[in-house]
Amino acid sequence: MLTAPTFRSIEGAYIALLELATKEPEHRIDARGNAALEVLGVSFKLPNPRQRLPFLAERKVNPVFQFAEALWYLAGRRDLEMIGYYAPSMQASSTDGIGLGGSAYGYTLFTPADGEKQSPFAQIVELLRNEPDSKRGYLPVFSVKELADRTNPDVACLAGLHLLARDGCLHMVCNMRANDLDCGLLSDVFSFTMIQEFAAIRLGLRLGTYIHTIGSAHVNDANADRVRRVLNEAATRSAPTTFSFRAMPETTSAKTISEVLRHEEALRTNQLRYNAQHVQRLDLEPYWKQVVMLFELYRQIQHDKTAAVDPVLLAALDPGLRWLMKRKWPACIAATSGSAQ
Ligand code: 5HM
Repeated sequence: MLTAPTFRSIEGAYIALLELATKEPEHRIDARGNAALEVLGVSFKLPNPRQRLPFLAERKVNPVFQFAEALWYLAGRRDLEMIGYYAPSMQASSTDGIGLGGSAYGYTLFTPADGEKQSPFAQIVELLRNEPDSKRGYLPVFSVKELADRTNPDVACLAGLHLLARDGCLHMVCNMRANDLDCGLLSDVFSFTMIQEFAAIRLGLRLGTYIHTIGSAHVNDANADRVRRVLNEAATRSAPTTFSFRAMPETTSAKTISEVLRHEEALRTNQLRYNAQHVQRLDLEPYWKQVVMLFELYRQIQHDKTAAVDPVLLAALDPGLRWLMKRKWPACIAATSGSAQ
């Protein structure tokens, strides 16, 4: 088959790639101290890129981080202050403790380069508005300049995102030089499909297909046990758990992103606390209210160190997000103990 195989959701692609890399590895590598099993040159296709979350008890995805990272990208940021609150491990990738380098993809995509008036993203949106059939809608991210310093801890793994407008839909092909299949893949696909959906809205197009291609697809030995558990869960469960994901509202703009991030910052720095009624009153679409609820629940876990989060807020979450929160945080399970949910 010369085109990428299709999966109904990221979960199927994730499981298939873990199987391939661990059961039929092509190489054993040890780059920068990370021993791993590797396959070269793989790809998959998601006809519905909104199915961007896996629902596996053994792979506890953190939906708060997923949205935080997607928003951090969409806002063109590179600060550690925000993203480090959701993923402290990202501190290791910062050379100065203040900012991220190559992996701050949003900064590369949404900030004008030196001497330019428009960001690369804005330029490509303009190009596709003027010539929808164009094949030039490529957003490069990896730059060879990143290799000048051999000790650089943060060289972009994303080579680039290719936006293609066809038949009223916006398709995207993502090229990664490398992907850690157990860690990076899931958050990367989540965020990149959010960027694709945002771009589709800006162009007034429907959301098309997402195609993910990887040069070095690997599973680090450090994650081998968890990967075995995930594969065992997938092989032994009676049926996959499925939830659908809402569509991003068509009103979403850069202003919406900064508005959501205004609430995010107030909650992250513990200057505000919201109950379900507060969130309902916010001047945001229901989709973005869900995200603010996630940030508030995370605030309760991080700042209040609560043993049980606000059950009304938890119940107001979409079922798929609630399912993930309850797998990830004991304070969410405690909040609903005794109920069927
Ligand atoms: O030595 P190298 O720069 O390739 O190490 C980066 C590691 O982080 C690789 O395992 C790569 O696959 C993973 N990674 C990822 O999967 C890193 C980033 C951040 O750029 C990412 N996805 N987004």
